[in-house]
Amino acid sequence: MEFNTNDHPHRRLNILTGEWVLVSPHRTKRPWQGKTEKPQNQLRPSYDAQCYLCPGNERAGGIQNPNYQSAYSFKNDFAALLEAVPKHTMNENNLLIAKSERGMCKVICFSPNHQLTLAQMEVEDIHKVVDLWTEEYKILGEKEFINYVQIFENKGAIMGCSNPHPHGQIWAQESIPDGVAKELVQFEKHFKKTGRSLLADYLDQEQSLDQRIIVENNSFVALVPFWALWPYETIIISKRHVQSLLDFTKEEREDYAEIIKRLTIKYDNLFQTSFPYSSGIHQKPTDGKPWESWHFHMHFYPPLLRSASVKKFMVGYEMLGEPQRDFTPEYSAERLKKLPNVHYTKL
Ligand code: H2U
Ligand code: ZN
Repeated sequence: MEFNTNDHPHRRLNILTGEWVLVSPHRTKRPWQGKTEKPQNQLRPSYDAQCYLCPGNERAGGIQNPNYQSAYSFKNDFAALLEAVPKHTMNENNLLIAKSERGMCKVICFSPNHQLTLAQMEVEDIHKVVDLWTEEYKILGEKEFINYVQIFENKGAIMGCSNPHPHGQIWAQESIPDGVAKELVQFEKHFKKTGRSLLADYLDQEQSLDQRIIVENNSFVALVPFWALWPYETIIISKRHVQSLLDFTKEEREDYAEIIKRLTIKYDNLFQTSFPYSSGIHQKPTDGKPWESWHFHMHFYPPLLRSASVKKFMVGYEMLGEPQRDFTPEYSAERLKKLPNVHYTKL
């Protein structure tokens, strides 16, 4: 019997984190009698008087939103990180270790229209979101106590999103968080060894194989990474080796908006639903060091597994041993690639 990645269990290395993923492709036929989710297909109004994020409405904290016309950001009224925290470190016999943490949290409304998602917005309006992300990364990153800026979106109730109005968040903090620190180690290791970007080399390889690429334009590629853990996990990688949004030209920012739209349309078309995910932009830390090895990318982690109502659980062996997936990343990429480029509500 010969080994075959489509039939036999194997482990794949996530070169961005240095961690392994168990792939069990033979397991796709297992029956499902467990939890199902309610797909979110209800039509929403373009304005909701009860929504905390719609223009002109009063937010939960009592502040009124201005009558904003395009992407709009404000300081999170219930921020997880605060600017004013007394400096403190604790270390009891190297056993009880803690430190104070300063930071800031913001909310970004993608559009004044309550109804739209990134997949349904016009590219020029997503471009305005990209411009605002760029500005926020710059302003927050320049603050002396901010060493890392995380831009992200939780989309869909299944991901814990509290409000259907299209929005994302920014958490910016003093420390480089663990998820980013792991990638930094990998980027640095590769750059020191080869003088090249880890993701540029990876992208070359993916482009020559063309097994996992979903969409591509002049400046970006979206693909299912070889080590993808979530069933339809993807990554957007810039073709140019740059470290942050601040390095992009206007054309590149437009191409970025365009590839976000194309990818999120594919996602919605997969199960004909407003596809839930957590996504986030990984950029170089803002601690003043050059971090030349860093390569701009954006992750999408969607929870859905086999339909709009069955999600993947990260439990049991995955909490205790290592994460695992069933069907292969190549299968996911092929399915996504074949889907129409027009949103299913417009077909
Ligand atoms: P989600 O991405 O999890 O839906 O979070 C939305 C954020 O919006 C959440 O962090 C903030 C919450 O604190 N928020 C406000 O700042 N003001 C409000 O009036 C409602 C929600
Ligand atoms: Zn990353």
